[in-house]
Amino acid sequence: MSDTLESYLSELRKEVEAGLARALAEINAPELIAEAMRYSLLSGGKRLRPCLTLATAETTGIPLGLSIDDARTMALPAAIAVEMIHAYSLVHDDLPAMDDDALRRGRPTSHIVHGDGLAILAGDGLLTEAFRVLAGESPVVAGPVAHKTLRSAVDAFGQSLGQFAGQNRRLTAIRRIAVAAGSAGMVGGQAIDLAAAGRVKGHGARTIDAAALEDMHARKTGALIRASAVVGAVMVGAGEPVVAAIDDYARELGLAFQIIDDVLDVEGSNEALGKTAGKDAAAGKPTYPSLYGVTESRRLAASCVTRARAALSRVGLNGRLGEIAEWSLARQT
Ligand code: GRG
Repeated sequence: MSDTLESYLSELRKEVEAGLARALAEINAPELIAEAMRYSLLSGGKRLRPCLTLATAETTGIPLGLSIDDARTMALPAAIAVEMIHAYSLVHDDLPAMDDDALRRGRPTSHIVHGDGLAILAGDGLLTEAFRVLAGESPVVAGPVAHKTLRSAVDAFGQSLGQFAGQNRRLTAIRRIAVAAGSAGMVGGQAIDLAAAGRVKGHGARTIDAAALEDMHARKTGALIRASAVVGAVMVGAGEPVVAAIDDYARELGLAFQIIDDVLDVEGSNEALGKTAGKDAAAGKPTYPSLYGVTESRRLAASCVTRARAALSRVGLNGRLGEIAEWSLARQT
């Protein structure tokens, strides 16, 4: 295993990049939509969400007797799916009807390159294919069965029980990801954001207080980050107390990530961020720095990370997940 968090994450990213490329290559789509989907999916980015899925699978799978490789393999379809959904959300978020941005991951946004129509379809394609990857008869999921008691049951009842357990986990993961990405989660958060910016007909721009800001971010960014970690645990068959602790950990991580995102929007440059810096302030959007100032915002993010670590400790976990939480504070992009 790699020594530093940086080399660990780059090892995970390699697996993610290969999985994303495979997921796109197996689609029999017309080349123009396939190209637009590749443009936005295989375009770099930190790959935080899929790395979180794999790291969680590993951290929660090892105590169940799984090898690192088996844990990662079992969770890979979920990791691929969350990144495809994230990529779709960025394509749609950048559209003129939404945040109207021309720069993403250091390159022109999809609608600038392909036009609005194809960009919308590329986002739709990525969202839909994510669920195909998650639901599909992927051989990578049919790895060893995670739980020790389940393993002995499989010995007794044969292969079919193992397959049933794998399918059940995939169904749970589909549900968790759908709820996180859907109207109670990311789509709902984006709707609140749109209304706050005065861009929903019949809704004047409204000021958002601290509680409403937290709710918006918990849905818009937090829900998918949370689900990304949770499905890592689900896919390896972790028990309910562990899944609940991972959920708490990732809720705090998601909020810290968003607070730092707001801070970087104030402090960062276009070059460093690969997207348009200072947009939130220019649009008069409510943000953590605008409500609390930069210093207090960083302090709030640090307290999220303390709570994230406490959630892990509750079930005797830590390792890379604790380091990833710390990284969310120190990141520059
Ligand atoms: C269009 C339904 C719909 C939702 C869009 C994710 C999102 C909701 C909007 C993105 C707007 C934004 C910049 C939010 C701040 C936090 C965030 C999600 C940043 C982008 O994610 P990173 O930093 O990006 O993980 P990379 O490029 O590294 O993958």
